[in-house]
Amino acid sequence: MASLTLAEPHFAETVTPDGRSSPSSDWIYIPQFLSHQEADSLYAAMGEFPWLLSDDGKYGVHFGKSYAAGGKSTIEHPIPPAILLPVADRVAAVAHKQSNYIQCHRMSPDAIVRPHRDPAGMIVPMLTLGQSRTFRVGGTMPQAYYLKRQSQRKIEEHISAAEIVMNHGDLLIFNGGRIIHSMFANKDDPNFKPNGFDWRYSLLFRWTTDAMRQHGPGDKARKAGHDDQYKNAGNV
Ligand SMILES: O=C(O)CCC(=O)C(=O)O
Repeated sequence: MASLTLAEPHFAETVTPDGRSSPSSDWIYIPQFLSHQEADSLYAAMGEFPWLLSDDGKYGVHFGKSYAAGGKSTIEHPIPPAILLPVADRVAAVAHKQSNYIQCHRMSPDAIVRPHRDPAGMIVPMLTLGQSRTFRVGGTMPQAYYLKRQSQRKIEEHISAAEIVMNHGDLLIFNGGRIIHSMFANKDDPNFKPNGFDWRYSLLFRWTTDAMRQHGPGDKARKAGHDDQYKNAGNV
């Protein structure tokens, strides 16, 4: 890992390898969180993960305490592969939150992320490997979109506050509950670069509460105590 000293409080700065910082925001971008060699090894290991095609050219694999719309996801693997454990520890040290769920995605060229926010208060560290793609964060989407399913939302209707080109080994830590995020397909992304790789992988290091596990993300989980459970557990 590049030797970076993160200032407190977290979410105060975008940290760059030369130590310069930009104004406060709800995300921290850490380029080259993994060295090139570490990222190459992890990329190679992920080729062997038990991928399942989920939707629109997106493959997924879920390690640990997963969550999905109605509760836990249908297929999860209780123990993460050994190669992920030291990475999860290093991510926890900078995000100040442990993970009990590592959600992995493998994106084919057409795979997109439609605008959405993640569960309330959730800190989402996202590590990317392989192809470079632009991740769009913050800003706004039409008010009516909050009542629409994610699958019905258009990426271009998300007016993002920042566009972060996520390269091989980069980490982005964002406040998922506050930050809308989205991503275009390769052909619509001027910053897309294959970098000699077949895939763009992402690993999301999440903390799933018992309430989310039972009810999925959303109001039911919040009524069942999600906010307190999240605030009081897994802190580093
Ligand atoms: O894997 C990605 O690139 C983003 C996934 C995402 O936005 C999410 O799972 O909430």
